[in-house]
Amino acid sequence: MTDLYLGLGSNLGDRERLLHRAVEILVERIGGLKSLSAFYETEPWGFCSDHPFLNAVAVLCTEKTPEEILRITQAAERELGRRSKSVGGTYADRPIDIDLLLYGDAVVEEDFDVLGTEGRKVHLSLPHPLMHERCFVMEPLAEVAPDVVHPVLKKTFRELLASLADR
Ligand code: PH2
Ligand code: MG
Ligand code: MG
Repeated sequence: MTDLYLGLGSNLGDRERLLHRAVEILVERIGGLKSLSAFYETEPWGFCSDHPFLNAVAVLCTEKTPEEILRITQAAERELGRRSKSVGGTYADRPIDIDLLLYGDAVVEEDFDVLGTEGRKVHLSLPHPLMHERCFVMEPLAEVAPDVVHPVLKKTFRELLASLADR
């Protein structure tokens, strides 16, 4: 069994309902819920939009492989109304985004033949390469797992959040 950390975000539609429904689907198909953070209202990061996000982190205990999880999360995004990932290479508003943040201590760089919102190939990087740069990820993550150590940076999520806040 592996601890899987997922980042969830929504900035279109009934954001709270979409996040709850996403968690329900993920628990049904991936594994039991160990923790779910509060829902944080955050400003769009990396692009301009009038629609603020709700962001959360869920921790699941799973026997699925990263590839299986990617298939499940991509299908769940489509079921919840996600159509396209980016417009002209920049981020876009979306009803739901489900990102794999960590899969235990695994370090992964691989392309998978998975139907994503951008086409048939999805690149998976674990740990998520931008997670420690993003307050909307680190705040909920430090809430549910303050003492867990980032497998590459070798710092706890509490420490990583503190260094983000210092900037
Ligand atoms: N996701 C992005 C880009 N920017 N900003 C916020 N606040 N929350 C997000 O989930 C988010 C973002 C790319 O997936
Ligand atoms: Mg994302
Ligand atoms: Mg995503």
